[in-house]
Amino acid sequence: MACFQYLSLVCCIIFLHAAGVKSECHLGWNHFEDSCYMFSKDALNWYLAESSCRGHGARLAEVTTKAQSDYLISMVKILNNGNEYWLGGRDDIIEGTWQWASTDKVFTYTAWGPTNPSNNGGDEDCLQLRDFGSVGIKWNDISCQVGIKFICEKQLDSDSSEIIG
Ligand SMILES: [Ca+2]
Ligand SMILES: [Ca+2]
Repeated sequence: MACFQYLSLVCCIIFLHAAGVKSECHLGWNHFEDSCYMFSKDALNWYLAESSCRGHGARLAEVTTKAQSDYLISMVKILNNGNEYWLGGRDDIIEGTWQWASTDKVFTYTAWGPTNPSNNGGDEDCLQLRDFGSVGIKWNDISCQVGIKFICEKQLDSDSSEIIG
C-alpha cells in the first residue's frame, strides 16, 4: 500500500512537471500573460532587429495594454542598464500613423513620453522604450537606423513547438 501511494505520488509529480513544461517559455525568454519575451543583448537597427526576432519565430514586441506596457517597463528597469529597446511600432508607411509591424494595426493603447512622438528632423519613424528621467521609461519615436537593443515577443503556444528553422 505504501508502495502504491509512493508510485501515485511519483506519477502525479511527473504529470504536473510535463504539464508545467508545456506552459513555460524557452530558456532566455520571459513569460507574461500569453507571450514570451526576449530582451536582446545585441544592438541593431530597427529593421535588423525585426529580422532577428523573426529568426526566432517571433516579432518585435507589440504593446496593446497598460498591463503589458507596465510589465515590459518593469523588466527594462530590472535589467537596469540604461539601455533603449526597440518595440514593433512604426510610422514610416504613413507619417503620423503609428502601426504595429506584424499586423499593420493602428495603435490603440499608447505610452508616449513627454512631447512625443516628435518626428525630430522628419526622420523618427520607429518606436523605442527609453528613460525619460523623472517620468520614467516611456515610448519615443527615433530614427529606425539607430543601433539599440530590442524586445522580441512570441505567443506562448508557439514557443513549445519551435523546433523547425
Ligand atoms: Ca515619424
Ligand atoms: Ca522622438
